[in-house]
Amino acid sequence: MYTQAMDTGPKEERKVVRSAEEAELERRFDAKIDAGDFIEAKDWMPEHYRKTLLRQISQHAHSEIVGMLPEGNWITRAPTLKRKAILLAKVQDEGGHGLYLYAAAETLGTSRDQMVDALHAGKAKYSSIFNYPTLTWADIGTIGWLVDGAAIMNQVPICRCSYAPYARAMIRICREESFHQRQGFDSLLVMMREGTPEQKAMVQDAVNRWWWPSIMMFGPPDDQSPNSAQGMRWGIKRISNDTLRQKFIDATAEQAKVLGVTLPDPLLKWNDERQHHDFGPIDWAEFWRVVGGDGPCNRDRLATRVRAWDEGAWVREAALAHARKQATKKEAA
Ligand code: FAQ
Repeated sequence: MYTQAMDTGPKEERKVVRSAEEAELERRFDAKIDAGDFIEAKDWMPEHYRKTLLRQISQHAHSEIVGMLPEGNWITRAPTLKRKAILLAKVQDEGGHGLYLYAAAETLGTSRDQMVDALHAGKAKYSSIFNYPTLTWADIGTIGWLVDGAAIMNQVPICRCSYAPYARAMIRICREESFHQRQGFDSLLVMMREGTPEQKAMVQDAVNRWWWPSIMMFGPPDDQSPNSAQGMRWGIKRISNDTLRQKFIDATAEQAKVLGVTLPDPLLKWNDERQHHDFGPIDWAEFWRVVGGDGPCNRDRLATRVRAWDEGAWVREAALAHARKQATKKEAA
């Protein structure tokens, strides 16, 4: 039940025999993609393009919503009113991102209820990163710095995704994620510069725990990424998993020096020849274990989402009843 295997419907089988009309539509679609034009919801698109987008956007939307949980865990325990207000706003932003993304996915013909059902049934994926626990306050700053930092690195290229409703949603999301990353860095910087030795140790411990899961967020290596080639061909993905991971590591290694923390990789080292940082081997067995449902918090995250959905049923019913009442009033007027 808790495996995150994505199966929102019967597996797509690409039609081998197509009508001349369909072949012409596909030719025009390919020409648009090649010219770097955007595809709108009303435009013709190959079924496989639609399903690929739906898979990625719904996974992205679920990540934003499940991603509210690890941080939500600290709202009542934030150390100051200022930090509490910032955290509340951030978690609320993530909820908003989920809603834009569900709306973008709905333009592809699958309802939000269907996507939410797939998540709750354990059939839809969300980012592996949100299956790790937030043990101390320093985890909150570290999520902002590393997790939002990785999310921005991955998401800025999606602002140029060939599917226009997704690209438009991403522009606003990226602006907000950028604020999230800075507030996380700022929160850690305050602890590292003005904190007690215990607080500094807490930051280092959080960074040690979140570093490797953060660099796994970019997905499997390019040569083991079954969706990359087609995603790149269609302009859904613009930059490969490994290239984004390397860009993130290069940027973050420098930021770690400013913070005064070390990153838990003894092989992390600037390589003058490559003009990039070298880094140690990633534990892909751990990544697949977490994606497969057996991470530290998978069961808890899903159970919490399902409970929140069930307990919120009366709110949805009340909102629908109110909307119906308003519509009847309008009709009568
Ligand atoms: N976790 O062939 P690829 C955030 C799956 S939002 C779980 O490389 P693709 C905001 C992948 O789905 C974070 N599963 O796949 C925030 C595929 O399985 P499928 C989420 C993963 O799609 C911050 C299989 O492995 N961001 O953080 C992961 O070409 C703080 C093979 O992989 C997005 O979703 C993973 N990490 O590339 C919120 C961005 N990686 O679907 C709160 C949009 C891979 O065939 C607090 N998504 N898989 O069953 C993407 O850019 C892409 O989907 C990738 C994966 C790059 C994630």
